Amino acid sequence: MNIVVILPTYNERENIVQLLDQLEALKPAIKKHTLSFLVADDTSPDGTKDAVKEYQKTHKDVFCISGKREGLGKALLRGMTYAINVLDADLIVQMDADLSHDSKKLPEFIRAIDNGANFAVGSRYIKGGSIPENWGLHRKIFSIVGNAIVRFGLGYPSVHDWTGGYRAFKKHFFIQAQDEMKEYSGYVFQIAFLHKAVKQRAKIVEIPFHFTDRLYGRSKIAPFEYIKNVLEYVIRARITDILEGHFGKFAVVGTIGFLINTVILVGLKMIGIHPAVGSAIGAECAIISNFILNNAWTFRERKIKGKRTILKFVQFNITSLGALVIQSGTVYVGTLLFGIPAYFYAYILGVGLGLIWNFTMYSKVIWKKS
Ligand SMILES: Nc1nc2c(ncn2[C@@H]2O[C@H](COP(=O)(O)OP(=O)(O)OP(=O)(O)O)[C@@H](O)[C@H]2O)c(=O)[nH]1
Ligand SMILES: [Mg+2]
Repeated sequence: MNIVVILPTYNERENIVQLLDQLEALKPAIKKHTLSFLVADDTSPDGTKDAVKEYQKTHKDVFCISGKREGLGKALLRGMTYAINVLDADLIVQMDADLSHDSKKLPEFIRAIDNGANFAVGSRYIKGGSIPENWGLHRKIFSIVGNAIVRFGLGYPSVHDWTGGYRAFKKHFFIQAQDEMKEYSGYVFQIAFLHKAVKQRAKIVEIPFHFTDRLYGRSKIAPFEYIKNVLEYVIRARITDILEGHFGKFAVVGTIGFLINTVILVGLKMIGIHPAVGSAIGAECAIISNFILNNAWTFRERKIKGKRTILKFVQFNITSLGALVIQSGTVYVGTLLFGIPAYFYAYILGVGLGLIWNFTMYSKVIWKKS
């Protein structure tokens, strides 16, 4: 495998040469593969690039690109693109250049890939990993809570470290994600990239490591902006998941059904038909629309075809009747217990229970997985 280690740098002059030395020393342990290093600098004012240029004179396996400062995400994007398109990388390794990421762990990442994983994630929050003991309480809480919000907020608790930047992954993860990754210019890039990989069912192995506090230079993370971006990412991702999942489509279809029902009821009333009759006709039209749209869209991968359609349509009508009974029953019981003025609360509760009933019946009975 052709392995390229990407090292993003902004003012890491005191760290980068030491890190490159450490990485060069690992080569004998990774003999099976070709290893090279790519510094993705953002024209650091401290002259990081000059130090790397000097180093390159004696090390042909060190490369350096530089651009204007647009954030860590943009630097990683540029680095990964270069690693694949110019350096022909099969495997990309990404690590911080401030000596916080233990370079001695790198062979473990590569072994994990050799053994069948396609994405190795350095983890501070599993056995064998840690954050620095000397960090103040605030910093520890920031790190642990921030990571937990992402881990549980995105709904993938089996991966423990989402916010770190010590990883190794096969190139196809980047090739598939690169267009979408352009919108994440800052630190949230790390989260978004891992999230895309997890959704693509990456074979992930976590490698524990002890995170060391930087000795030289300063942290570039802006905590408040970071928190805002992370929360925004998690919330947006969850909303998208819901809209793209069955429940979101079910809700859209249900809303269309409700509109059809209302338009027909009002229209028939205008030409003199009794509202009770109009309501029944409207309801059946909504049921037909719901059935067709749920079959063609919400549950399209479980589409009902042929003769079974009639049987399923009958089932669908019975289910809808069930929802009506639940809704009216809730209103009846609610007013019995709390009096007529409470009817509207009971109605809202009834609609909610009816929705749960419908969705459960649709996904578990009518369009159940074969
Ligand atoms: N090219 C480039 N690299 C960056 C940028 N921001 C951060 N980096 C690099 O990304 C790595 C991580 O940045 P740090 O500032 O150490 O952030 P951190 O590790 O989350 O925070 P600390 O724990 O405080 O060090 C380091 O190697 C930085 O030099 C940037 O805007 N451009
Ligand atoms: Mg750091």
